[in-house]
Amino acid sequence: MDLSKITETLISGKSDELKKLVEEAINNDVKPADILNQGLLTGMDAVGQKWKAGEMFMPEVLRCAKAMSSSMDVLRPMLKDDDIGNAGTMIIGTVAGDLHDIGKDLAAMMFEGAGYKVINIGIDQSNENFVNAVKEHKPNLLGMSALLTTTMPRMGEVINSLKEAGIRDQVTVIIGGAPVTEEFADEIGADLYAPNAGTAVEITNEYLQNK
Ligand code: B1M
Repeated sequence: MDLSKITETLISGKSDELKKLVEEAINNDVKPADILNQGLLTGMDAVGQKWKAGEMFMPEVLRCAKAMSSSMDVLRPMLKDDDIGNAGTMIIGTVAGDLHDIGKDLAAMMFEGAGYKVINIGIDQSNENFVNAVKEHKPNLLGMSALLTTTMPRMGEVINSLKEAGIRDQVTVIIGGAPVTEEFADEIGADLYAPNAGTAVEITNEYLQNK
């Protein structure tokens, strides 16, 4: 089966059609890892590039990310642990007191689309929940999102809690959200700051490759 059809359908953001094509590929005994790597991830990569180049806008990217996510619901049970998460494991969540999740979910989908195993712990997550999730899942990447100036300080607190727990060095910390800046990231000791979900993956991959 020609997997470029899956890639093209993902780029056009047609969720139902994409799901059908993924099901068809599964029924035709195409290896789930090939559907993921050669079909879906190639598509998400192209979406990220188009977004960065200004050839795609937020609503289209969201549509593609949702299409990717719903086809992953079909594919995920078929994948072996080795098939996903080759790029690493990420815990991502929105900090305590903050209910905004659109940007965080978009970042999560872009990381998933780039081959990370993403554990999205949700909104309004206490500092303790972030630390416990790192202890439990042992990710190499921790992502935090905040959309309110009043909740941004929670990010620094989580980093301090990781230090207190003696596990700060185990994870690369990336932060984002509309009020967050590079200066703020430096101030609180985060490793990385991403101004948007598209560049987050690129910034992270570059950092991890040179680490
Ligand atoms: Co809220 N809200 N909101 N809100 N809201 C803002 C953030 C605000 C700027 C609106 C305004 O006043 N102009 C303002 C914050 C002011 C401030 O602190 N400086 C605000 C306020 C005040 C509030 C309430 C306090 C309102 C009230 O009740 N009085 C309240 C707080 C609730 C709470 O969290 N405790 C509140 C509530 C809500 C809704 C629930 C109604 C809803 C959220 C729905 C949801 O998320 N499910 C909402 C919304 C939708 C917004 C706006 C309009 C849009 C946010 C959004 O989704 N943007 C927002 C105004 C605005 O930003 N224009 C606003 C789209 C999204 C794709 O962008 O999240 O920035 P963003 O994510 C980007 C990047 O920042 C980055 O990538 C994304 C894509 O490029 N990014 C990451 C984000 N996280 C990342 C993580 C990464 C990397 C990149 O790595 C880990």
